[in-house]
Amino acid sequence: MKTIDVIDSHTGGEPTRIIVEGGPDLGLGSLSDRVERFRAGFDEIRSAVVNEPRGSEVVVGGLLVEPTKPEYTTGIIFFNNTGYLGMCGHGTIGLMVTLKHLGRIKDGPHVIETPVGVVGAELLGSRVVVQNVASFCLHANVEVDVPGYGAVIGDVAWGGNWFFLVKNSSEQLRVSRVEQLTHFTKQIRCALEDQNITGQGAVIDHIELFDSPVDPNNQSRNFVLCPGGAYDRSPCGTGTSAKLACLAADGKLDPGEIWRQESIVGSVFECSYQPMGKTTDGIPQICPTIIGEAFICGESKLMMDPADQFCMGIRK
Ligand code: PYC
Repeated sequence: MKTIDVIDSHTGGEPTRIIVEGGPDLGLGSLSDRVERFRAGFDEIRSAVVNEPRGSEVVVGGLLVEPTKPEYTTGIIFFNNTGYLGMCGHGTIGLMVTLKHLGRIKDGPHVIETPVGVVGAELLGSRVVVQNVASFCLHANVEVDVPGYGAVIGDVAWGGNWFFLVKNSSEQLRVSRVEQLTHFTKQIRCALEDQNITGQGAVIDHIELFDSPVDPNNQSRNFVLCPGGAYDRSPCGTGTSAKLACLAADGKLDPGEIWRQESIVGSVFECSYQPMGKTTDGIPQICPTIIGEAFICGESKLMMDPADQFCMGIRK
């Protein structure tokens, strides 16, 4: 019977499941090529690991792969119940704590390779300082007509995934309102697609809302709709990177100034940025720093019995 060993952690309440044994061999080459090999040849492994009945739409999985340079600590491909992610901030924090739990790394600075670039990750016990990929605000103040809600205005930004960051919402961000918030953000995502508003041609698959923080020590609270339909329990590392890029573009946050981003469940990432030149199209970029904490919460051997109709997960 096929088995896959995984380690589960959570970062501010958001789960990460890293495959440590039994994953597919994707060969060598760029990580973006290897994502395509994963999608084309082994997509059932993805669904077996993160979809129901073993996982859920909340779980982000990660496959460890050999990096393209020996000086990098590891390569990682993140995925969820619908497909593959460019980068994942909470997942990188979970990955570092997982590698430490396995005895494969020690505290200190590391370099992690993802399909969308190389990120820095310094491990400090259960805390991790992530220096994310260069992030930028592509379009500011974009208006999208959302059926049932009217004109929604927001920024389109890159933080390792594509985000629409809503600027004119007065929705209260409380866990008790998750159903309404999920409906609203799903409608925004559909409207963006219908109105052909993209991130450099790519689907904008993460939608972010903001509100005042509950804890006055923080600067903001967010709600992030993820591609698979779940909301991020953490403040979302790539989403907060996109937020920092928009704050920088609007002149609302100085380089090095601390931004404490609170999630809808109250977990916090401490963040800041440094300017980082421009994109090839001349858009100012930033290098975001995201600090968060992860905890190991399980070690399992997943078993795929061929007699089980759902041994490769419930695929939609
Ligand atoms: O932390 O970047 C993140 C993330 C993306 C999707 C879920 N979490």
